[in-house]
Amino acid sequence: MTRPDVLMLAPMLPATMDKLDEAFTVHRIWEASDPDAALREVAPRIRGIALSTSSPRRADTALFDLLPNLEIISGFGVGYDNVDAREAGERGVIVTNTPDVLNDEVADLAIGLLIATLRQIPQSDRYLRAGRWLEKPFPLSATLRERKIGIIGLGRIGKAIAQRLEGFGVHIAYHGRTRQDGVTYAYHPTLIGMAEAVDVLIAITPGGAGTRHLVNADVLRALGPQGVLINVARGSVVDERALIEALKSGTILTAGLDVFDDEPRVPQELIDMDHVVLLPHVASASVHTRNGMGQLLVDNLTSWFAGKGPVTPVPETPWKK
Ligand code: A2R
Repeated sequence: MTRPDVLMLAPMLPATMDKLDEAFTVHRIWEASDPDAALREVAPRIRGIALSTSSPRRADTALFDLLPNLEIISGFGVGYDNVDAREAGERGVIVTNTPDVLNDEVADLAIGLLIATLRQIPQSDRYLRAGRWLEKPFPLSATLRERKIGIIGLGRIGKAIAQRLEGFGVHIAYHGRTRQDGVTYAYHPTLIGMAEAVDVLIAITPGGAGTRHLVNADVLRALGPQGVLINVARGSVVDERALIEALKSGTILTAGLDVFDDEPRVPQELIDMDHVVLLPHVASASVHTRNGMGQLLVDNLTSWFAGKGPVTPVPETPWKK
């Protein structure tokens, strides 16, 4: 039996690439001296894409037009704003992602980032290493005590964050487009309303056009001078310019950011601020969880080409037998 031809536009974990090699004929396009020419050469044979989050190009109309026999795009990560899933659906191409296997890891990191930001853990580490403890104690920090936390996007990961926060004895609220059944946290139909009611916002929605600049200058103003923004969603969810201004002017207290608008480039103004905590998009980035995500990516392709349908299709491309 011939092995399906699968396109890769950027590298993945070695363990994931080994598994792909076992089952498919994999075309590692970035290794070619002329990737565009190499892509054109293999294009008619390509039936699947294993799409890395570090792919230099989006999976959109321009790419679909090149690949007449494309059946499935198996994406790495739960977010798939690097795929035009609606367009894929219209062309009968299945899109899959890797939900659930990263919920706990991302939720752990979100809590770690929240506490690191409030209690200034990276700053106090830098303080000790610079020998400044020998001169005087580190200044007192802000606190998580008595805080009200608003989760923007109480989905799979948002719920895992809320579950952890319950253990901290803080008040929990959420905002989304719909109120959820069976959830006891306070629901806010508007983000502005929630920002006024809480003093920490944790963003964990998908990226893309629907959530672009959801957290804007008005929301930050409503959050207020003791306010903290934690972003583990996508850089595009926050108006980064408005955030920088709010941090500079004291409109909010501080921010903990794992994601940025133009990754891996981070605005120098943020880098120059000592009171914020900045991480290089590491929320799901443990060996354990990244391998789990890679396995699910492979499972989606394997299941599809065995005629059993995708394992985790995205809502825009539901699987109908
Ligand atoms: O709006 P709802 O009720 O459908 O709630 C979803 C919420 N959400 C939004 N909230 C406010 N405004 C919007 N325009 C909006 N669009 C979506 O985000 C839902 O509660 C949540 C997403 O949950 P899940 O689909 O279960 O995603 P999961 O696995 O929690 O991952 C969230 C995101 C990924 O897409 C990556 O961007 C990031 O976390 O790693």
